[in-house]
Amino acid sequence: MLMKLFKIYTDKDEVLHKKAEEVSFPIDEETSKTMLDMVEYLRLSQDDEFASKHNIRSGVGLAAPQIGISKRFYAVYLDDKDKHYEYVLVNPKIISTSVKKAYLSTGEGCLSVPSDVPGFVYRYYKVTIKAYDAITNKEVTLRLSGYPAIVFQHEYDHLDGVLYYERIDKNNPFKKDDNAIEI
Ligand code: K2U
Ligand code: NI
Repeated sequence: MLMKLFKIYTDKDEVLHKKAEEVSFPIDEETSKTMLDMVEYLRLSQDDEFASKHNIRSGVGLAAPQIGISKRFYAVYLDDKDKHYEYVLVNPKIISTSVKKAYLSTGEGCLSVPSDVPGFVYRYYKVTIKAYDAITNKEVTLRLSGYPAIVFQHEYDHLDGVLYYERIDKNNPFKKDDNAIEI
């Protein structure tokens, strides 16, 4: 059970707009506890009863800047098709990307953006991410595509102070990109 719920910072707060610092090793105890609490937070946020009882929004990803920590790590807790994705990626690096782009037909949302901004957010369809995973304490190389790839890129953006609506075309939010796959 979570000792405390996190204060989720919003796009009014500077921390969401700056480039986060790399995590130094060894990871101190308090930070590693926070990392595991972030996974627990996501898991509980997807339990409708818990989420409504504690008035928290459901999330599949959570980046350190969103809880006020300007460090390069984020948690992901999501299911896609038959696969479960549960990671805390530390100092992640996107080492390769597809030419192909992808976007969610529903657009995106963000726990740090109170009111949704409509529009297509174009991202890479496939990404390869290298990082240290604080759950298994191992270096991982993740080859992701489709919905999981979008989530991991959304979180990665948070580490660079980039919010999803900055990627929406202001003049034509639902602009079609023929090279992109709708998800
Ligand atoms: O970073 C966040 O604010 C968490 C977002 C992650 C996200 C990734 C890709 C596209 C949209 C949002 C939250 O998970 S938004 C809420 C949510 C919950 C369940 C499924 C999808 C989105
Ligand atoms: Ni977000």
